[in-house]
Amino acid sequence: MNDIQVTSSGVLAQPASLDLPPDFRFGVATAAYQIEGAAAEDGRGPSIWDAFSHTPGRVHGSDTGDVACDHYHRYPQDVTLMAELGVTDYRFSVSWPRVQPAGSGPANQLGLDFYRRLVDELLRHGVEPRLTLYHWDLPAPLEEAGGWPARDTAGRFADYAELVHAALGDRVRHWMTVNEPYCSSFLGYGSGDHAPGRREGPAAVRAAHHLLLGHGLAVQAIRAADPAARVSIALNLYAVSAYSDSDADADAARRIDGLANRFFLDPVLRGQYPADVVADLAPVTDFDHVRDGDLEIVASPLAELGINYYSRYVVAAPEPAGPPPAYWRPSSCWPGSENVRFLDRGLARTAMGWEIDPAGLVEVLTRVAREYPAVPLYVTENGAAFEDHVGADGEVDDPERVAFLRDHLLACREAIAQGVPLVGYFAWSLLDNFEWAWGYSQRFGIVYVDYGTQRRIPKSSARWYADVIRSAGLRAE
Ligand code: IFM
Repeated sequence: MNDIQVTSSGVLAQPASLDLPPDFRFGVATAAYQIEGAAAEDGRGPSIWDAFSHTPGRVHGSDTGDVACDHYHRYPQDVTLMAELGVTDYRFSVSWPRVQPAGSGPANQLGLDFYRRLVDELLRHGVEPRLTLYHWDLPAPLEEAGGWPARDTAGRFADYAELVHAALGDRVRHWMTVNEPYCSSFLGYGSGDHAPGRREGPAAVRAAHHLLLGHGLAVQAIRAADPAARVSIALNLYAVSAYSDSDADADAARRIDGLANRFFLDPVLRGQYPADVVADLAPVTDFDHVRDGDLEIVASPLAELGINYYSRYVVAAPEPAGPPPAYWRPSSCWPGSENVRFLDRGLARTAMGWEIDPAGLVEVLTRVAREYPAVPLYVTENGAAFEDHVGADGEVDDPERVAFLRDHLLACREAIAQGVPLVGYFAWSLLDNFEWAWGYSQRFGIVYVDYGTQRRIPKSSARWYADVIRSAGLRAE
């Protein structure tokens, strides 16, 4: 584990092989609202993120996804870029309001055509498409009807999944239902930091359940149409540590691990909510929204599991008296555990303020492999925002991102060495893009986007990643 100690800088002279298995998949990931633009084109309807980003004060700099990276028009160039980097897989999401503008009823054929063109272009370039059905852009009419806290939305999502599968199931093998249900529910309906911006603890818990129910129904719909389809979900998971070995801090860690990780892992992989988290949430909800049979649906068998990993939480119990240590995480994201403190360990951070902790990725992967039923794992997102600039030579040099990616890929290697069935890794993200409430102020791409001209400039991290992939390929021969 020496080579994955926390580190914040230092370009590697050598890119070369990281000694990952020869058949390891090296991908990149994006999401529709963050890159596509063309918000009002070819029959696309409005989503909750259109409404949210157009509401003053919600998004940094009043940025919106109206144009974003203009990927809707520039996808051939972006696919060529991926092929040049040598990535094996591309994880993208379908915009629900583009293909079913009302959130129910007939499909918008022009919207489906776009994704068919994109998929065909990927296949033509030998890049495996990995399709995510929901990456946060709920059609606005469904929010007007109650949004994810309303049970009906789960059924609408299953219909939408069936519709997309009917259009693309002949050419897409890997399907992800929902991306990061924690964020859609707890940030969208709890803290209100994400669309639709509601601050209602009970609604957040109901939203989480209906996202999971929609996931299970979608798994069943896709499997019914094609039993060979590889269906999964992408969960954002965190390493969670207690600040001290006091019982009170251990309990704070249990609570946050419960809400962030087990509240999603347990229903999806074990068909039950964790009893301790249900008890923690008693002041918030009595769970009367969970009906008989729901959890069996939620736990419909998966072909693989996607894990998005960015950082670790170090938490402590509420301080009874005296000045609290610095904490940096808004507490309103944690219904029922609002007073838990999130501590700053003074480690290097990304521009988002997230501590860089690749050892946490080993911890998350080994924990999932150890505690849950065996299923092939992917890191479906991992990456970092830094303040990137175009140099006088026209290049973008991002040594911190190179170090970040390297250390997390080494963490993948370590997890595999410890027996984790990890089969692939997706860098977040291919392109700089619309980073939700942070607008365009945060750059996560391995490719720089000049938003004024839409010019793409591969950063040094993109070239480094390409070298890693190339050397892995050479090893496989
Ligand atoms: O940009 C997001 C992505 O949409 C979901 N996972 C985390 C990324 C970085 O915040």
